[in-house]
Amino acid sequence: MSRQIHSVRALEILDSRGTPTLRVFAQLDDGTIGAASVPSGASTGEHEAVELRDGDPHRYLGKGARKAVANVNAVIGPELHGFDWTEQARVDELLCQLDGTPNKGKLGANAILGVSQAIARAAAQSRGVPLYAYLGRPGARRLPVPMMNVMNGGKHADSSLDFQEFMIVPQGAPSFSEALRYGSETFQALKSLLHERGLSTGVGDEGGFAPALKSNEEACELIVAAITRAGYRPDEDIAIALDPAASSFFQDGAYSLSRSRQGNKSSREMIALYRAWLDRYPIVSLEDGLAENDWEGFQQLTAELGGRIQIVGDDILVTNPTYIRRAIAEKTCNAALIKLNQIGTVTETVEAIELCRDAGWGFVVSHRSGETEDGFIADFAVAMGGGQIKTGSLCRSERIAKYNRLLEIEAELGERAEYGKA
Ligand code: 2PG
Ligand code: MG
Repeated sequence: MSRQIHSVRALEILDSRGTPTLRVFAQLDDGTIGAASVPSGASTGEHEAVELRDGDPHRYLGKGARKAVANVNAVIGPELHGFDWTEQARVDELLCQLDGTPNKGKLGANAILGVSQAIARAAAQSRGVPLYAYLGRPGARRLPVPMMNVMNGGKHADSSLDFQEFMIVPQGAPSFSEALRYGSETFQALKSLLHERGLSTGVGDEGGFAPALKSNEEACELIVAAITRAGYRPDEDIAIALDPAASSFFQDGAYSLSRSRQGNKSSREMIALYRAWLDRYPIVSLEDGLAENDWEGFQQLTAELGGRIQIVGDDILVTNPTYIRRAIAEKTCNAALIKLNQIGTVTETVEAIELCRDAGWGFVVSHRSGETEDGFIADFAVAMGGGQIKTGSLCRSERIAKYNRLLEIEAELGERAEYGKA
Protein backbone atom coordinates (compact mmCIF):
# COMPACT_ATOMS: atom_id res chain seq x y z
CA MET A 1 0.00 0.00 0.00
CA SER A 2 1.27 3.43 -0.92
CA ARG A 3 2.06 5.62 2.07
CA GLN A 4 3.12 8.73 0.25
CA ILE A 5 1.92 12.28 0.51
CA HIS A 6 0.72 13.46 -2.87
CA SER A 7 0.32 17.17 -2.21
CA VAL A 8 -0.51 19.91 0.28
CA ARG A 9 -2.16 23.16 -0.62
CA ALA A 10 -3.57 26.07 1.36
CA LEU A 11 -6.40 28.54 1.07
CA GLU A 12 -6.80 31.89 2.80
CA ILE A 13 -10.03 31.76 4.84
CA LEU A 14 -11.45 33.87 7.69
CA ASP A 15 -11.48 33.14 11.41
CA SER A 16 -14.20 34.00 13.94
CA ARG A 17 -13.04 37.63 14.12
CA GLY A 18 -13.20 37.97 10.34
CA THR A 19 -9.41 37.98 10.16
CA PRO A 20 -7.60 35.86 7.55
CA THR A 21 -6.14 32.51 8.44
CA LEU A 22 -5.31 29.30 6.56
CA ARG A 23 -7.12 26.12 5.68
CA VAL A 24 -4.71 23.45 4.53
CA PHE A 25 -5.60 20.38 2.45
CA ALA A 26 -3.30 17.37 2.46
CA GLN A 27 -3.84 14.76 -0.24
CA LEU A 28 -2.34 11.29 0.03
CA ASP A 29 -1.44 8.99 -2.84
CA ASP A 30 -4.49 6.83 -2.14
CA GLY A 31 -6.69 9.85 -2.84
CA THR A 32 -7.57 10.65 0.81
CA ILE A 33 -7.81 14.36 1.56
CA GLY A 34 -7.48 15.71 5.10
CA ALA A 35 -8.05 19.38 5.92
CA ALA A 36 -7.34 21.61 8.92
CA SER A 37 -7.79 25.30 9.75
CA VAL A 38 -5.48 27.35 11.93
CA PRO A 39 -6.63 29.49 14.90
CA SER A 40 -5.18 32.82 16.06
CA GLY A 41 -4.74 34.46 19.46
CA ALA A 42 -5.25 38.05 20.66
CA SER A 43 -3.53 37.91 24.04
CA THR A 44 -0.46 36.23 22.63
CA GLY A 45 2.66 35.37 24.62
CA GLU A 46 5.87 37.17 23.69
CA HIS A 47 7.65 33.89 22.95
CA GLU A 48 5.00 32.20 20.84
CA ALA A 49 5.91 30.81 17.43
CA VAL A 50 5.43 33.50 14.78
CA GLU A 51 2.16 33.86 12.92
CA LEU A 52 3.15 35.12 9.48
CA ARG A 53 1.07 38.09 8.25
CA ASP A 54 1.38 39.84 4.90
CA GLY A 55 1.77 43.36 6.29
CA ASP A 56 0.07 44.84 3.23
CA PRO A 57 -2.05 47.70 4.62
CA HIS A 58 -4.34 47.55 1.58
CA ARG A 59 -5.55 44.06 2.41
CA TYR A 60 -7.24 43.12 5.69
CA LEU A 61 -5.39 45.89 7.57
CA GLY A 62 -2.08 44.14 6.97
CA LYS A 63 -3.35 40.83 8.36
CA GLY A 64 -3.64 38.91 5.10
CA ALA A 65 -2.32 35.34 5.08
CA ARG A 66 -1.24 35.10 1.44
CA LYS A 67 2.46 34.79 2.26
CA ALA A 68 1.77 31.85 4.56
CA VAL A 69 -0.49 30.31 1.89
CA ALA A 70 2.27 30.71 -0.70
CA ASN A 71 4.75 29.08 1.67
CA VAL A 72 2.51 26.02 1.90
CA ASN A 73 1.85 25.84 -1.84
CA ALA A 74 5.29 26.70 -3.21
CA VAL A 75 7.78 25.73 -0.50
CA ILE A 76 6.34 23.04 1.78
CA GLY A 77 4.17 21.22 -0.79
CA PRO A 78 6.96 20.24 -3.21
CA GLU A 79 9.19 19.09 -0.33
CA LEU A 80 6.50 16.85 1.14
CA HIS A 81 5.57 15.24 -2.18
CA GLY A 82 6.38 11.53 -1.87
CA PHE A 83 7.06 11.74 1.89
CA ASP A 84 5.76 8.92 4.14
CA TRP A 85 2.59 10.17 5.86
CA THR A 86 2.71 7.51 8.58
CA GLU A 87 5.74 9.29 10.04
CA GLN A 88 4.13 12.36 11.65
CA ALA A 89 7.24 13.08 13.73
CA ARG A 90 9.43 13.08 10.61
CA VAL A 91 6.98 15.24 8.71
CA ASP A 92 7.04 17.75 11.57
CA GLU A 93 10.82 17.60 11.80
CA LEU A 94 11.08 18.34 8.09
CA LEU A 95 8.71 21.31 8.51
CA CYS A 96 10.95 22.71 11.27
CA GLN A 97 14.05 22.17 9.14
CA LEU A 98 12.52 23.87 6.11
CA ASP A 99 11.77 26.88 8.28
CA GLY A 100 15.16 26.82 9.98
CA THR A 101 14.41 29.47 12.61
CA PRO A 102 13.78 28.84 16.34
CA ASN A 103 10.38 30.56 16.20
CA LYS A 104 9.09 29.45 12.77
CA GLY A 105 9.34 33.03 11.62
CA LYS A 106 10.38 32.23 8.07
CA LEU A 107 7.57 30.06 6.78
CA GLY A 108 5.16 31.01 9.58
CA ALA A 109 3.82 28.83 12.39
CA ASN A 110 0.38 29.27 10.82
CA ALA A 111 1.58 27.67 7.56
CA ILE A 112 3.47 24.93 9.38
CA LEU A 113 0.72 24.00 11.85
CA GLY A 114 -1.91 23.85 9.10
CA VAL A 115 0.19 21.31 7.24
CA SER A 116 1.05 19.31 10.35
CA GLN A 117 -2.62 19.01 11.34
CA ALA A 118 -3.93 18.34 7.82
CA ILE A 119 -1.51 15.45 7.40
CA ALA A 120 -2.54 13.95 10.74
CA ARG A 121 -6.16 14.17 9.64
CA ALA A 122 -5.54 12.66 6.24
CA ALA A 123 -3.53 9.86 7.84
CA ALA A 124 -6.32 9.04 10.30
CA GLN A 125 -8.84 9.03 7.48
CA SER A 126 -6.72 6.80 5.31
CA ARG A 127 -6.31 4.36 8.19
CA GLY A 128 -10.06 4.46 8.74
CA VAL A 129 -9.80 5.50 12.38
CA PRO A 130 -11.06 8.63 14.16
CA LEU A 131 -8.45 11.34 14.72
CA TYR A 132 -8.46 10.89 18.51
CA ALA A 133 -7.64 7.21 18.10
CA TYR A 134 -4.95 7.86 15.50
CA LEU A 135 -3.17 10.49 17.62
CA GLY A 136 -3.90 8.88 20.96
CA ARG A 137 -2.38 6.26 23.09
CA PRO A 138 -4.04 2.87 22.69
CA GLY A 139 -7.40 2.97 24.37
CA ALA A 140 -7.76 6.77 24.47
CA ARG A 141 -11.25 7.26 25.88
CA ARG A 142 -11.16 10.11 28.42
CA LEU A 143 -13.54 12.99 27.67
CA PRO A 144 -12.26 16.27 29.09
CA VAL A 145 -13.86 18.50 31.70
CA PRO A 146 -14.64 21.70 29.82
CA MET A 147 -13.60 25.11 31.14
CA MET A 148 -16.35 27.29 29.70
CA ASN A 149 -15.63 30.98 29.43
CA VAL A 150 -18.94 32.64 30.31
CA MET A 151 -17.65 36.17 31.11
CA ASN A 152 -15.19 37.93 28.78
CA GLY A 153 -12.92 40.85 29.61
CA GLY A 154 -9.38 42.03 28.94
CA LYS A 155 -8.37 41.84 25.30
CA HIS A 156 -11.42 39.75 24.40
CA ALA A 157 -14.12 42.32 25.11
CA ASP A 158 -14.71 45.99 25.80
CA SER A 159 -16.24 45.11 29.15
CA SER A 160 -15.28 46.64 32.47
CA LEU A 161 -13.36 43.51 33.46
CA ASP A 162 -9.57 43.59 33.73
CA PHE A 163 -9.51 39.81 33.87
CA GLN A 164 -9.90 38.11 30.50
CA GLU A 165 -11.78 34.89 31.28
CA PHE A 166 -14.22 33.74 33.96
CA MET A 167 -14.97 30.09 33.32
CA ILE A 168 -17.36 27.51 34.71
CA VAL A 169 -16.06 23.98 35.23
CA PRO A 170 -18.74 21.27 35.54
CA GLN A 171 -16.46 18.95 37.45
CA GLY A 172 -19.24 17.09 39.25
CA ALA A 173 -21.09 15.98 36.13
CA PRO A 174 -21.24 12.25 35.49
CA SER A 175 -20.35 12.51 31.79
CA PHE A 176 -19.26 14.99 29.15
CA SER A 177 -22.74 15.36 27.69
CA GLU A 178 -24.15 16.09 31.13
CA ALA A 179 -21.32 18.56 31.76
CA LEU A 180 -22.29 20.36 28.59
CA ARG A 181 -25.91 20.53 29.73
CA TYR A 182 -24.87 21.85 33.18
CA GLY A 183 -22.80 24.51 31.42
CA SER A 184 -25.47 25.51 28.95
CA GLU A 185 -28.16 25.81 31.62
CA THR A 186 -25.86 27.91 33.80
CA PHE A 187 -25.03 30.14 30.83
CA GLN A 188 -28.77 30.71 30.27
CA ALA A 189 -29.28 31.41 33.99
CA LEU A 190 -26.46 33.95 33.84
CA LYS A 191 -28.09 35.59 30.83
CA SER A 192 -31.37 36.00 32.67
CA LEU A 193 -29.60 37.41 35.75
CA LEU A 194 -27.82 40.00 33.64
CA HIS A 195 -31.02 40.85 31.81
CA GLU A 196 -32.93 41.37 35.08
CA ARG A 197 -30.25 43.77 36.29
CA GLY A 198 -30.41 45.77 33.09
CA LEU A 199 -26.92 44.65 32.06
CA SER A 200 -25.83 43.86 28.53
CA THR A 201 -26.10 40.27 27.31
CA GLY A 202 -23.90 40.92 24.27
CA VAL A 203 -20.95 38.55 24.03
CA GLY A 204 -17.19 38.85 23.57
CA ASP A 205 -14.73 37.00 21.32
CA GLU A 206 -15.15 33.65 23.05
CA GLY A 207 -18.90 33.87 23.49
CA GLY A 208 -18.96 34.92 27.14
CA PHE A 209 -20.99 37.90 28.33
CA ALA A 210 -19.24 41.24 28.46
CA PRO A 211 -21.30 43.49 30.76
CA ALA A 212 -20.29 46.71 32.46
CA LEU A 213 -19.80 45.43 36.00
CA LYS A 214 -18.45 47.38 38.96
CA SER A 215 -15.62 44.97 39.68
CA ASN A 216 -13.94 41.70 38.74
CA GLU A 217 -15.41 40.24 41.94
CA GLU A 218 -18.92 40.96 40.72
CA ALA A 219 -18.30 38.58 37.81
CA CYS A 220 -17.57 35.78 40.29
CA GLU A 221 -20.63 36.68 42.39
CA LEU A 222 -22.87 36.58 39.33
CA ILE A 223 -21.46 33.24 38.20
CA VAL A 224 -22.06 31.68 41.62
CA ALA A 225 -25.61 33.06 41.55
CA ALA A 226 -26.14 31.63 38.06
CA ILE A 227 -24.88 28.19 39.11
CA THR A 228 -27.37 28.18 41.98
CA ARG A 229 -30.21 29.52 39.86
CA ALA A 230 -29.62 26.74 37.34
CA GLY A 231 -30.07 24.24 40.18
CA TYR A 232 -26.47 23.22 40.69
CA ARG A 233 -24.17 23.28 43.72
CA PRO A 234 -21.25 25.68 43.42
CA ASP A 235 -18.01 23.72 43.74
CA GLU A 236 -19.44 20.17 43.97
CA ASP A 237 -21.23 20.36 40.62
CA ILE A 238 -19.71 23.42 38.98
CA ALA A 239 -16.55 25.23 39.99
CA ILE A 240 -14.86 28.36 38.62
CA ALA A 241 -11.61 28.74 36.65
CA LEU A 242 -9.95 32.08 35.89
CA ASP A 243 -7.62 33.32 33.21
CA PRO A 244 -6.80 36.91 34.15
CA ALA A 245 -4.21 36.91 31.30
CA ALA A 246 -2.19 39.19 33.56
CA SER A 247 0.44 40.07 30.93
CA SER A 248 -2.20 42.20 29.27
CA PHE A 249 -2.57 44.52 32.26
CA PHE A 250 1.03 44.48 33.46
CA GLN A 251 2.39 47.98 32.81
CA ASP A 252 5.53 49.73 33.96
CA GLY A 253 6.32 47.09 36.55
CA ALA A 254 2.84 46.89 38.09
CA TYR A 255 -0.44 45.07 37.62
CA SER A 256 -2.78 47.85 36.62
CA LEU A 257 -6.42 47.03 37.38
CA SER A 258 -7.55 50.21 35.69
CA ARG A 259 -10.82 49.09 34.12
CA SER A 260 -12.25 48.17 37.50
CA ARG A 261 -10.50 51.16 39.13
CA GLN A 262 -8.66 49.01 41.65
CA GLY A 263 -5.34 50.72 41.03
CA ASN A 264 -1.86 49.24 40.68
CA LYS A 265 -0.78 46.08 42.42
CA SER A 266 2.51 44.26 42.95
CA SER A 267 2.93 40.49 42.45
CA ARG A 268 2.54 40.03 46.20
CA GLU A 269 -0.67 42.03 46.25
CA MET A 270 -2.05 40.07 43.29
CA ILE A 271 -1.29 36.82 45.12
CA ALA A 272 -3.04 38.19 48.22
CA LEU A 273 -6.04 39.10 46.07
CA TYR A 274 -6.22 35.58 44.63
CA ARG A 275 -5.87 34.08 48.08
CA ALA A 276 -8.83 36.15 49.28
CA TRP A 277 -10.85 35.03 46.26
CA LEU A 278 -10.12 31.37 46.97
CA ASP A 279 -11.77 31.79 50.35
CA ARG A 280 -14.85 33.37 48.80
CA TYR A 281 -15.41 31.60 45.50
CA PRO A 282 -15.21 27.95 44.37
CA ILE A 283 -12.09 28.46 42.24
CA VAL A 284 -10.20 25.36 41.12
CA SER A 285 -7.83 26.71 38.47
CA LEU A 286 -5.94 29.97 37.87
CA GLU A 287 -4.20 30.59 34.53
CA ASP A 288 -1.77 33.45 33.93
CA GLY A 289 -2.52 35.00 37.29
CA LEU A 290 0.74 36.93 36.82
CA ALA A 291 2.60 38.25 33.77
CA GLU A 292 4.67 36.16 31.37
CA ASN A 293 8.06 37.46 32.56
CA ASP A 294 7.24 37.39 36.27
CA TRP A 295 8.89 33.99 36.88
CA GLU A 296 9.63 34.82 40.51
CA GLY A 297 6.08 35.93 41.17
CA PHE A 298 4.75 32.75 39.57
CA GLN A 299 7.02 30.66 41.77
CA GLN A 300 5.68 32.43 44.83
CA LEU A 301 2.10 32.03 43.61
CA THR A 302 2.60 28.28 43.12
CA ALA A 303 4.31 27.92 46.50
CA GLU A 304 1.45 29.70 48.26
CA LEU A 305 -1.63 28.50 46.39
CA GLY A 306 -0.46 25.54 44.29
CA GLY A 307 -1.48 23.09 47.01
CA ARG A 308 -5.08 24.28 46.80
CA ILE A 309 -5.66 24.94 43.11
CA GLN A 310 -4.26 24.32 39.66
CA ILE A 311 -1.77 27.05 38.65
CA VAL A 312 -1.69 27.09 34.85
CA GLY A 313 1.00 28.71 32.72
CA ASP A 314 -0.06 30.00 29.31
CA ASP A 315 1.86 33.10 28.11
CA ILE A 316 4.79 32.20 30.36
CA LEU A 317 5.17 28.68 28.89
CA VAL A 318 3.78 29.11 25.35
CA THR A 319 3.52 25.30 24.93
CA ASN A 320 7.27 25.33 24.48
CA PRO A 321 9.23 22.36 25.91
CA THR A 322 12.15 24.68 26.77
CA TYR A 323 10.04 26.90 29.05
CA ILE A 324 8.06 23.95 30.44
CA ARG A 325 11.30 22.20 31.44
CA ARG A 326 12.49 25.32 33.26
CA ALA A 327 9.11 25.77 34.96
CA ILE A 328 9.08 22.16 36.15
CA ALA A 329 12.59 22.57 37.61
CA GLU A 330 11.74 25.88 39.29
CA LYS A 331 8.20 24.90 40.40
CA THR A 332 6.79 27.88 38.55
CA CYS A 333 3.34 26.36 37.93
CA ASN A 334 1.73 22.96 38.32
CA ALA A 335 -0.06 22.80 34.96
CA ALA A 336 0.31 24.05 31.39
CA LEU A 337 -2.10 25.45 28.88
CA ILE A 338 -1.59 23.67 25.57
CA LYS A 339 -2.12 25.53 22.31
CA LEU A 340 -0.91 23.87 19.12
CA ASN A 341 -0.27 27.15 17.36
CA GLN A 342 1.96 28.50 20.14
CA ILE A 343 4.60 25.94 19.20
CA GLY A 344 3.55 25.09 15.64
CA THR A 345 3.54 21.29 15.07
CA VAL A 346 1.56 18.35 16.39
CA THR A 347 4.73 16.49 17.43
CA GLU A 348 6.19 19.36 19.47
CA THR A 349 2.83 19.82 21.18
CA VAL A 350 2.79 16.16 22.16
CA GLU A 351 6.34 16.57 23.47
CA ALA A 352 5.20 19.48 25.67
CA ILE A 353 2.38 17.32 27.03
CA GLU A 354 4.70 14.40 27.75
CA LEU A 355 6.85 16.71 29.89
CA CYS A 356 3.77 17.73 31.88
CA ARG A 357 2.71 14.14 32.32
CA ASP A 358 6.15 13.03 33.50
CA ALA A 359 6.28 15.87 36.03
CA GLY A 360 2.85 15.02 37.41
CA TRP A 361 1.50 18.31 36.07
CA GLY A 362 -1.99 18.87 34.72
CA PHE A 363 -2.49 20.19 31.22
CA VAL A 364 -5.40 21.88 29.47
CA VAL A 365 -5.81 21.63 25.70
CA SER A 366 -6.98 25.05 24.52
CA HIS A 367 -8.56 26.96 21.66
CA ARG A 368 -7.53 30.50 20.66
CA SER A 369 -9.75 33.56 20.85
CA GLY A 370 -9.74 33.66 17.03
CA GLU A 371 -11.10 30.25 15.98
CA THR A 372 -12.68 28.42 13.06
CA GLU A 373 -15.24 25.64 12.83
CA ASP A 374 -12.40 23.10 12.92
CA GLY A 375 -12.78 20.64 15.81
CA PHE A 376 -9.19 19.33 15.80
CA ILE A 377 -8.58 20.17 19.48
CA ALA A 378 -11.58 18.10 20.58
CA ASP A 379 -9.98 14.97 19.14
CA PHE A 380 -6.58 16.08 20.36
CA ALA A 381 -7.81 16.50 23.95
CA VAL A 382 -9.26 12.98 23.98
CA ALA A 383 -6.13 11.58 22.34
CA MET A 384 -3.89 13.13 25.00
CA GLY A 385 -6.11 11.96 27.86
CA GLY A 386 -5.43 14.80 30.31
CA GLY A 387 -9.12 15.30 30.92
CA GLN A 388 -9.27 19.10 30.52
CA ILE A 389 -10.20 21.35 27.61
CA LYS A 390 -10.76 25.09 27.36
CA THR A 391 -12.80 26.00 24.33
CA GLY A 392 -15.05 28.92 25.10
CA SER A 393 -18.59 29.66 26.02
CA LEU A 394 -21.95 28.04 25.27
CA CYS A 395 -22.68 30.02 22.13
CA ARG A 396 -20.91 30.94 18.86
CA SER A 397 -20.47 28.04 16.47
CA GLU A 398 -16.67 28.14 16.38
CA ARG A 399 -16.78 27.25 20.11
CA ILE A 400 -19.74 24.87 19.93
CA ALA A 401 -18.08 22.96 17.06
CA LYS A 402 -15.57 21.58 19.56
CA TYR A 403 -18.26 20.63 22.07
CA ASN A 404 -20.33 18.97 19.36
CA ARG A 405 -17.33 16.98 18.21
CA LEU A 406 -16.77 15.83 21.81
CA LEU A 407 -20.40 14.69 21.93
CA GLU A 408 -19.79 12.62 18.80
CA ILE A 409 -16.68 11.07 20.31
CA GLU A 410 -18.51 10.29 23.54
CA ALA A 411 -21.32 8.60 21.62
CA GLU A 412 -18.86 6.63 19.54
CA LEU A 413 -17.00 5.41 22.64
CA GLY A 414 -20.28 4.45 24.29
CA GLU A 415 -19.80 2.51 27.51
CA ARG A 416 -16.04 2.83 27.22
CA ALA A 417 -16.09 6.64 27.56
CA GLU A 418 -14.69 8.11 30.76
CA TYR A 419 -15.15 11.68 31.95
CA GLY A 420 -13.02 13.88 34.12
CA LYS A 421 -9.58 15.19 34.91
CA ALA A 422 -6.92 12.48 34.73
C1 2PG B 1 -5.83 32.57 26.36
C2 2PG B 1 -6.43 32.52 24.99
C3 2PG B 1 -7.54 31.56 24.76
P1 2PG B 1 -5.84 34.17 23.09
O1 2PG B 1 -5.28 33.58 26.79
O2 2PG B 1 -5.80 31.55 27.04
O3 2PG B 1 -8.63 31.71 25.60
O4 2PG B 1 -6.64 33.77 24.43
O5 2PG B 1 -6.13 33.12 22.08
O6 2PG B 1 -6.36 35.51 22.73
O7 2PG B 1 -4.37 34.20 23.44
MG1 MG C 1 -4.55 32.33 28.65
